[in-house]
Amino acid sequence: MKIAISCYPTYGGSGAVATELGLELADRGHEVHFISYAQPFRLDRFRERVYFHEVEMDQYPLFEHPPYSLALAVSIHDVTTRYDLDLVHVHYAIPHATSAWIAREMLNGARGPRIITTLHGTDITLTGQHPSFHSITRFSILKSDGLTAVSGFLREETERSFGVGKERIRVIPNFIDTERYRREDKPCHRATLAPEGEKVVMHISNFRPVKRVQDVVEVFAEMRRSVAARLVLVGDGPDRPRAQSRAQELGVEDDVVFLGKHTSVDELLACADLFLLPSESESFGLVALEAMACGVPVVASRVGGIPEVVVDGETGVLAEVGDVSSMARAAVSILKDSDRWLQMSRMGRARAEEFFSADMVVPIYEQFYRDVLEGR
Ligand code: GMT
Repeated sequence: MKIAISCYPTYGGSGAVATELGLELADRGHEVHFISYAQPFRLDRFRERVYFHEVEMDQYPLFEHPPYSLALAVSIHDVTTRYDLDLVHVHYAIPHATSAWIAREMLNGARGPRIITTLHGTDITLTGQHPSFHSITRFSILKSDGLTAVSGFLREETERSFGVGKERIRVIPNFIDTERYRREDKPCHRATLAPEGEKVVMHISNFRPVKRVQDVVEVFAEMRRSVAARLVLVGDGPDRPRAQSRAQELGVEDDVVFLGKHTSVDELLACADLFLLPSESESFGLVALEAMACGVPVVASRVGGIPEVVVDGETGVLAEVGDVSSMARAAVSILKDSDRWLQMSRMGRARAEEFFSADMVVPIYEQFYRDVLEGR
């Protein structure tokens, strides 16, 4: 098949999954065209059958807010006509689903590619619900020929908030490369991150308010009273200064390391002992899956799609959003009981391999593509 994939190219789960999917599809013999405003961050080397089309944007003084959605529509239209695409698969509804629809309308009735939209998270739970986006998001979702959501939770939310029937949405979970995300065979940075042999507690995110990074620091401060540990924070975003000042207020700043953005999180996760994800909302929590694949038990909030990924009591522990004390207690009890830690570590890895590996999930996408092309 000839498939275009449009996604956000920057750090973030939807762009990561979209890029990995494209690369896996190319390895399986499909021709894949990435279309975005910058090269997706995981598209870092030459691959056969993979093309990247950068969306051209003219900077004009009148454009205080350059109309990216239109430029993207033009790129999708150009690539469609030049390469005779079968499918356009867009990740994150806003604005990609709308741009894909415009591109197909521009074909003026000529047979166009089928459009598949994968819903990822805040396109449904937050930004898509804002009055300025709701109606166009609903319209574009309904105009897609195929819809997927990354969790059962997100499918329910799409029905509840947009009135799109659940039967129209296929749940296809996110996946990871289980060869890349694994504990063994990695140069471990443990000696640098925790020079005194402390436990390594990790959090990776874009530091947006929805991630509740202050909770990460608070859980760490509470647990550090019982376990010698260091907190390694990976990523960057608007709440980083708040996290830094919270660490100072709680007197733990010397044990909190801010690493900033990092492309090889697999290398870092491979030497973590515990992963914290106390988010306010999370449709899936790709990073929790990455941690599990690296054998790292996860302490997270029981919210959104996280329980579909992290099995409470088996691959980690879940607590209510904001329940810092329960999260800290759970973290301490896992880290202090080496048998329990090992059991959770193995179960997390086994769950990642059994349900969320590329070999499990990519064929589901391929079958879904065939179903959509055959109008099933
Ligand atoms: O939804 C967002 O704000 C961003 C998006 C992203 O690009 O990372 O995150 C969502 O998609 C990820 C990949 O499917 C999921 O793992 C995240 O849970 C989800 N984020 C939220 O629901 C907050």
